[in-house]
Amino acid sequence: MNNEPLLNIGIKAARKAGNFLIRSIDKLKNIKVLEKSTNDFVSIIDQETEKIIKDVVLNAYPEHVFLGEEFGISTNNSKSEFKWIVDPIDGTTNFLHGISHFCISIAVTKNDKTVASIIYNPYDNLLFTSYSGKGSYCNDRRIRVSTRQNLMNCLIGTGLPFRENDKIDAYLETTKFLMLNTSGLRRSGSAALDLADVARGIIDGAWYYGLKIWDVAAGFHLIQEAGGIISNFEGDNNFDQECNIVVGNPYIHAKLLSCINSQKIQYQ
Ligand code: 2AM
Ligand code: CA
Repeated sequence: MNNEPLLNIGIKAARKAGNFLIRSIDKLKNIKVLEKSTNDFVSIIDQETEKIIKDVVLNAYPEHVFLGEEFGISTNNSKSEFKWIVDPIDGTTNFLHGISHFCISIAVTKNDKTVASIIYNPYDNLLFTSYSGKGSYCNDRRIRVSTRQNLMNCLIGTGLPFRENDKIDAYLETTKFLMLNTSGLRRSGSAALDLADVARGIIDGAWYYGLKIWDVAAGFHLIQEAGGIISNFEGDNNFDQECNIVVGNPYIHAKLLSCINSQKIQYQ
């Protein structure tokens, strides 16, 4: 794995960005001003982090296309087949409140297919990587999705809806069913880390609606390379502006998808 140049550059960028985020936590603690200023400070950190990642990537690969949550797409007029899809902080609200559960999420695509991904939680020093055909790793140890088949023994991740409020009733129907038919639900505040946790088998599946491609691109690849399944609510892999996602080990993915599609209130 470590002799893959794309991964090496991604890891270098993620670690540099992670160090910056850890240093920023102390400054965040010292801000004793209005809430608005705290939020402004966080958005500046989001932007600075994206710049750090972009600098490392474009220094190594000036011709590559770069898509980040904060600044959007920068093509440098390039027709490169490579694109980097980056979320500089996934779990921003956790970060803002001093909860250590946040990460940097980086996917590298070639002709729109992900070939490498990096998710880095700098606080817990957890580095997740995957490379097409070579599997997924957490701190250099191979990871795989769980083998649980019985929903009743499973932990399922999700995020509470924060927009598209018209879908809340459908979301609550799924939630109710899973509260009654699993060993528990988890709401961690970072979609990317939930996907990494599905890839390493410590949770068995997850569903979310209304995410963006930078929240999910890296985690999808980690899950697929770890033997899991990813899809939208229709069961296919077409994702556009809004990503409604179902992921899990093969058994649990199928069960979650069937639960979503057989419920009375549909997400539309
Ligand atoms: P973010 O931290 O990059 O914003 C939390 O449920 C998940 O949803 C996180 O991955 C978070 O990504 C994403 N999300 C996007 N917009 C959000 C918002 N306005 N409030 C809370 N979470 C949001
Ligand atoms: Ca995000």
